[in-house]
Amino acid sequence: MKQTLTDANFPRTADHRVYHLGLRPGEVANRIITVGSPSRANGIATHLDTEPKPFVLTSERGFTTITGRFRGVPVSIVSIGMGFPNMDFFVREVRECISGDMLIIRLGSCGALVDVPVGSVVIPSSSVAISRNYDFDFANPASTAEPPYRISKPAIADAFLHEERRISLTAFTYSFYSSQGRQTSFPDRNTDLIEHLREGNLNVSTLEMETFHLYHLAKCWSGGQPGRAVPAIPLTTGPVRPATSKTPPVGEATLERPLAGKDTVIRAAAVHLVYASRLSQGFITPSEVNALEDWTGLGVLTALANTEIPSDKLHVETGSVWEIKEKI
Ligand code: R1P
Ligand code: URA
Repeated sequence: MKQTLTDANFPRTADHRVYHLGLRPGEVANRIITVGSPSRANGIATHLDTEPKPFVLTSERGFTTITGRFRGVPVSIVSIGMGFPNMDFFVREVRECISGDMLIIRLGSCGALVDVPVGSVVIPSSSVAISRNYDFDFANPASTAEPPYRISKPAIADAFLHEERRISLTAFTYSFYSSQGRQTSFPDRNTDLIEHLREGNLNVSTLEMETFHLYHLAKCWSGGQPGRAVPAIPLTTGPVRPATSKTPPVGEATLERPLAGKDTVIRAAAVHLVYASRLSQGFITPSEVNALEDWTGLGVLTALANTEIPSDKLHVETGSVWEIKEKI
C-alpha cells in the first residue's frame, strides 16, 4: 500500500481510489465482463476498439481492469482472481465507482457434472452455494450429527443472457478441492458429494467458485428482483445508500455522496467454460482454452453491447477514460 487511505468504513485514497481494486469513478464502465485470470482479460481486450486506447490498471492486490469501447459501447473487463471473497471485493468496490445500472457477466471456467465434452459452454440460470460445514468434525466424523457440507437455496441469474430460459444449475464452492468432491490427502468426507449433486432433486450441471455470490449480491442490490427497479425501501444500512447524484467527472467526485443513484439495478449473468469433465476426468488443452475464450469473449462483449441501459442510468462520459475527445 503506497497511498494514505481515509475512512475505515469504506477506505479510499485522497483521489477517490477504492482500496483493493485501485479504481476511481470514470475508470470502470456500466457494462462489465469479469474473469478469473489476467490472460483471459487481455485476450478479450483484443476485441476492443482502438479509439480511445483502452485504459489498463492493475491494483497492488492483483485486480486488473481494462476499460474501453466495444463497437462504440463503453465496457470494462475486470480480472478478479479466484473465489467469492474476490467477487465480493469486485462487486462492492466497483459499485462505488459507477453511477447508474451495472450489467455484469462472469466468463469463467468450471468443472462439468453433466455429460458434455470439455470445451463446452454452459449458461447457468441459477446457482447454489456448497459450503464446508466448520461445525462438522472432519477428523472424527462419528462424533457429530452435522453434515460435512451445506447446500444453499438457489440464487437466480438475470434473464438478459437467456433468450429462452433453460434451467441449468451451477454449484459455487468455497474450495476447488473438498467441496467440489476432489480427493486430496485431507479427510474431507466428500466421496459421495458428486453423486449427491447429480441426483434428480439437485441436478447440478457445473462446479465453480464465484457465480452464486455474484447472483446473490446483484439480487440484494436490486431489491430482490434481478433486472427490475428497486423499491423505495432503502436496500442497505451499510456503507452504500442509494441516492440521486449527478456524477462528477473524474477527480471531482465528492465521496460523502454515494455514486450509485436512485432505483439502480445490478443485472448479473454467467457463462461457464467447461475446463474439466468430472465424469470422464478429461481436462481442456491450452490451445482449446485459447479458442474457447476468444469466441466466448467476443460473444459476451456482443451480448453486453446489445443490452440496453436507460440513458439516465449510465455513468457520465465526460472525464471518463472512455470519453472520445475531439482531435484538434
Ligand atoms: C479454479 O481453477 C478457478 O477457475 C474457475 C473457478 O471459479 C475458480 O476461480 O473460474 P475462473 O476460470 O474464472 O478463475
Ligand atoms: N474451475 C473449477 O472451479 N472447477 C473445475 O473443475 C474447473 C475449473
